[in-house]
Amino acid sequence: MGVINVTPDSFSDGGYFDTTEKAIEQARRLIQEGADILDIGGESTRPGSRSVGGDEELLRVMPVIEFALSMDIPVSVDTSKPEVMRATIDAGVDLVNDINALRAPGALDVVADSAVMICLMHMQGKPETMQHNPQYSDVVAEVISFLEQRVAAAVSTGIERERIIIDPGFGFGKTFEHNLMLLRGLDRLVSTNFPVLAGLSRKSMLGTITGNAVNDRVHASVAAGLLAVGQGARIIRVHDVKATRDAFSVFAAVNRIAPGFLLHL
Ligand code: HH2
Repeated sequence: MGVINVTPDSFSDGGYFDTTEKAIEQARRLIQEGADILDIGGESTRPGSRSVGGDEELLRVMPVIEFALSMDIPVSVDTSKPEVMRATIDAGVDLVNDINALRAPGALDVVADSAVMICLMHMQGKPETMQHNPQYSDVVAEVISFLEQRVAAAVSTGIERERIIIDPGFGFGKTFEHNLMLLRGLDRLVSTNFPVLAGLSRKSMLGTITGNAVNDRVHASVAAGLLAVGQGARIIRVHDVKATRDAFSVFAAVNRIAPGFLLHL
């Protein structure tokens, strides 16, 4: 899954693709590099970020989504707002990627009333404050329990289980140690039998490990993505598609993994 942030302030690529033209150029590049899905977002969720209104978010993402749909690639919209979900579902997106796991009022109903896939992600707290002293007694168990509750809410609103993907939400209300424990324990999420999405690309835990700045974390991101796939993750959300794709091809050949192992929408 290749990331396109149509935002001025995203943590790794903020401002690079903040015009429709630049975002479309990036979409073309990621498709050429072998992305299976494009994830298009119009609001940064970096720690401390401020939210934008639904109208502004739609103005940012809609032209890029329309372009991506015209290229016949599966399209995901990275949003927590029901009005953005509704409009982009009407436009034809295949997946709603919600870091808030459909907790906004009305979000469950919008997705239930459609046929799209939904990614439910774990987050402790809210982006503005989530990195202020996050606490868990058993981070893996608590993340799974939260996701099970959100799956139950989704299913009881009429969203079929087959449409659900889960994500531990690396970096969303987690310390460095919590993130490491989640990556080590990712197989426990995989054993819930929902496809697991992992978003590790360029994240601060990789900066802590390597000492590298955000624009110098490609190699660390590829390593982390491979570790996640090795534990059974089926979608890897990345900024650097070619590097990830090449590494995964080697991994898949050695481990005799069929091309369909990664989830294709
Ligand atoms: N991470 C980010 C955004 N969306 N969605 C899922 N499902 N999983 C993630 O780990 C995830 C996500 C944060 O990364 P990025 O989009 O690069 O930055 P920003 O939120 O600043 O736009």
